[in-house]
Amino acid sequence: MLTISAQPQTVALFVSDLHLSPSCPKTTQAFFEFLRTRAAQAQRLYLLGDIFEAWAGDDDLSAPFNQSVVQAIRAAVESGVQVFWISGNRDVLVGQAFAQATGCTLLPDLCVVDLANKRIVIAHGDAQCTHDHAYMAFRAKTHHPIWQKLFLTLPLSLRQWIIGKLRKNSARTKQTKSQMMMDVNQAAIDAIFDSTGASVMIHGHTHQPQRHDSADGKRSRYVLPDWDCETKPERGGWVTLYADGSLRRFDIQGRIVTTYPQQHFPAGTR
Ligand SMILES: [Mn+2]
Repeated sequence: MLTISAQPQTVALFVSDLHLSPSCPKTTQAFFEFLRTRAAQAQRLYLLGDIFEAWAGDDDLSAPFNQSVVQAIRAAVESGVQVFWISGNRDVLVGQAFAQATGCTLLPDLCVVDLANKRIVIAHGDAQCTHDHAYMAFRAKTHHPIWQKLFLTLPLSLRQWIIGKLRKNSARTKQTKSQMMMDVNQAAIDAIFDSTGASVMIHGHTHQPQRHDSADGKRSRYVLPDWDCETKPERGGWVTLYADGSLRRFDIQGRIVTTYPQQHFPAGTR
């Protein structure tokens, strides 16, 4: 039988920086819609960090808002999509209980995946912002297993309070940081391409959606957009990998992106 497919099969979708919280109902609904429609047509979905604005620990799984997100991801998994998760700086405390509740697979930050005859390296992106020494020191602490273990022994409400404080502090200090400090370090990116042999890198964190191609055209780095549908114009989008190895960027409306409008650094949301 002759099969005509107008479009190559969708192998994987890559999304990050939704920053979901109860105060962002429209963004949350947009993500649920994305899971029901776009993700349902893909074999794999990669969630590359900061899906939650804050995550105080897996013992907060039963909060109604968190449950709604868990159930939405679970429904995608049950419909046959393989869902993979890399934690960002905001949801670094997501753990095995979350993975079990959603059915997703936790991956370490910076991961090489071979898909559609392409070697792709995926990460949240904050570990490559090595110009920001103060942040890197903070990151080393919060990623340390012993620090995490100790922090998780605190009562949930205290953890939430501390996280709220940290967020306010980081929003304040961010205003004093340069664009260069807030972006990835090209040397760190080059080192990753060199050591992995990947031809594609996909990450989020910086909220600077873009495609950066190397001078020889052999390497492409896709930076994912953050999502914000609370005010117009809505912001967000994803990257799609097709079976023929091609990649495309989409905006929140599902339109193919060739260039993004004026770049932005929304204060205090990274
Ligand atoms: Mn981030």
